[in-house]
Amino acid sequence: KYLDKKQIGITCVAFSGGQPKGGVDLGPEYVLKAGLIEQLNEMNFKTVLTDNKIHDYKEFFPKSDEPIGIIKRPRTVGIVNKILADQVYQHAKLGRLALQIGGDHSMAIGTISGMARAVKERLNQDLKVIWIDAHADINTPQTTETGNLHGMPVSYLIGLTDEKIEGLDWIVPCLKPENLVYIGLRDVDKDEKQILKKYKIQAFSMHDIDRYGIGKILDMTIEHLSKGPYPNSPIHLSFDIDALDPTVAGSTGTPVRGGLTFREGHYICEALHDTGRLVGLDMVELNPAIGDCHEDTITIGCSLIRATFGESLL
Ligand code: EXY
Ligand code: MN
Ligand code: MN
Ligand code: MN
Repeated sequence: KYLDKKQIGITCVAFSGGQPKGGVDLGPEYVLKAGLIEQLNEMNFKTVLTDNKIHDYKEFFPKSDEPIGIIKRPRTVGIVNKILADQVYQHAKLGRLALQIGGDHSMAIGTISGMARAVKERLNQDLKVIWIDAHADINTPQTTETGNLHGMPVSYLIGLTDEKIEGLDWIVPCLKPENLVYIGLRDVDKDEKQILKKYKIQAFSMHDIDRYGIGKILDMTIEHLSKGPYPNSPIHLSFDIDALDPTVAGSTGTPVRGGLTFREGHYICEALHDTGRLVGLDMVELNPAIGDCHEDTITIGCSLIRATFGESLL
């Protein structure tokens, strides 16, 4: 069988180089301190922590990393993701579920590259991705206004740019536009909107959630990801905590008003677990240095992770 659903390979990505604010690198430490591993063990999972430590990848950082055009820290973000891709791949090829705790969202370049490689190798299928976020993270080096790579991982995963930027030139596109669904969007740049249209990417904004309710949104999401030759192909969930409303989870670097409720966030995780197709989860952009109740944000991060791995309410 493909998956050993009782083992979770956990990779702790204490990395903040995809954006300018300090503190997002503390996410993994706080999540572990909150007892996540014990909680998963309590749910009868065997957990394997990559190298038995929290990775900051600093030994791999280049000595200097000047911007290339507007793009900030391309070589650092590039090398961290290259290593991270291998770490995720190693877990996934053994059939483990893969959990990555961040860290800024640029790390999804590595997590999804690694997972997609393993799924291709083991099943010869394409990985499908659900991206939960206030933002679309699909800027290209040409469209970005900030130069922050956490606003660009999806464009690299799909392969929207031909421009080879030093450090990022190893990335092999591994995600087809039709295999991606967004939920929670409400702060999308003008050029990003055009990209979503051009590639006909299924994107559910907060407006859509208001209109249909989160239950129907998840039905439509799963339906979309069940088209094509492999209706049961593996799904990776990339969960940016800023998808939640800042009144629910405010300790994050780019909060945007009007987000998901506590229950809407959890429902997404529960519904995805119920499909039996989940293979990987990123929990990213938790920044305990921001806001005055970071404990809530960390606690919610832990409970979203447990919900994704099947914690039941009854
Ligand atoms: N679209 C903006 C940019 O490209 O900089 C904001 C991106 C925020 C990204 C956060 C992680 O989701
Ligand atoms: Mn994001
Ligand atoms: Mn975001
Ligand atoms: Mn903008």
